[in-house]
Amino acid sequence: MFLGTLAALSALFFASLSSVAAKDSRSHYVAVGGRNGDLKFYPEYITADKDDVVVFTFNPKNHTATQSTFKKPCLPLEHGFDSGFFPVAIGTVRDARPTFNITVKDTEPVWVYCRQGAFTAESHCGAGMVFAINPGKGEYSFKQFKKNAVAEAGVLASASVVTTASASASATSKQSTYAVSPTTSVTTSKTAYPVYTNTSVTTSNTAYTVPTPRAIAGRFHVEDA
Ligand SMILES: *[C@@H]1O[C@H](CO)[C@@H](O)[C@H](O)[C@H]1NC(C)=O
Ligand SMILES: *[C@@H]1O[C@H](CO)[C@@H](O)[C@H](O)[C@H]1NC(C)=O
Ligand SMILES: *[C@@H]1O[C@H](CO)[C@@H](O)[C@H](O)[C@H]1NC(C)=O
Ligand SMILES: [Cu+2]
Repeated sequence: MFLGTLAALSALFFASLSSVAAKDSRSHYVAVGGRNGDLKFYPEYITADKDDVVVFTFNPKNHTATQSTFKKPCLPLEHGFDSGFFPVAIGTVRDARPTFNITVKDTEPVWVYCRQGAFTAESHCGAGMVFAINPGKGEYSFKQFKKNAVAEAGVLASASVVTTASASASATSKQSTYAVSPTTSVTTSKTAYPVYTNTSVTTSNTAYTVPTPRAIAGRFHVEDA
């Protein structure tokens, strides 16, 4: 009788412990850029569970954390998240460095890059400044994503150089053919962060606009284009 009660009690105790553990979401701390200006995310990729929070902390220089796609690592995912630019002076103390948080919605891969210097030879993405949450293996590995990024940035930069050389007007229109204009994204990200119910992440900022539901299809919109 006594032992039975004890067993029941300890079963209860462990049941409640594990239900707490199941609900616990983890925070993953990711540095955007090196403390001395290196063009890299630290770490470069993470494994995260649903409801985990990724805290991007912006190190010196002027970086972004912008969602992209595996196939087009250096172009923004339409309706993806974008921190906007965070200029940080070298020597800024750790506590004063800005953060940008996202909540992981599922265990699908999330691909991220820094869009500083996009369409130029100084592209941070082209220097390999990319990051992934739950990257795949082999063909869809982080390593392959980074390779794609360096290759794509080279193409984007040379396309931009060619058109600038022929006519600056056409350089402008060339850039506008890339689905999402960077300028638009900056404005949007500073005023209201949209939340997407059907993508892998939501941003944790408070002002939300409810977007037209683009669902999973939306996540791959740019990739499919
Ligand atoms: C940060 O980078 C963006 C994009 O290149 C630029 O528009 C902005 O002026 C930069 N901010 C600072 C303070 O350098
Ligand atoms: C991100 O999360 C961290 C840790 O909880 C918090 O200190 C920080 O203020 C958050 N940043 C934003 C922009 O919400
Ligand atoms: C989410 O995306 C899936 C796959 O495209 C779709 O079947 C589902 O209806 C979507 N859900 C919402 C709420 O949009
Ligand atoms: Cu950068």
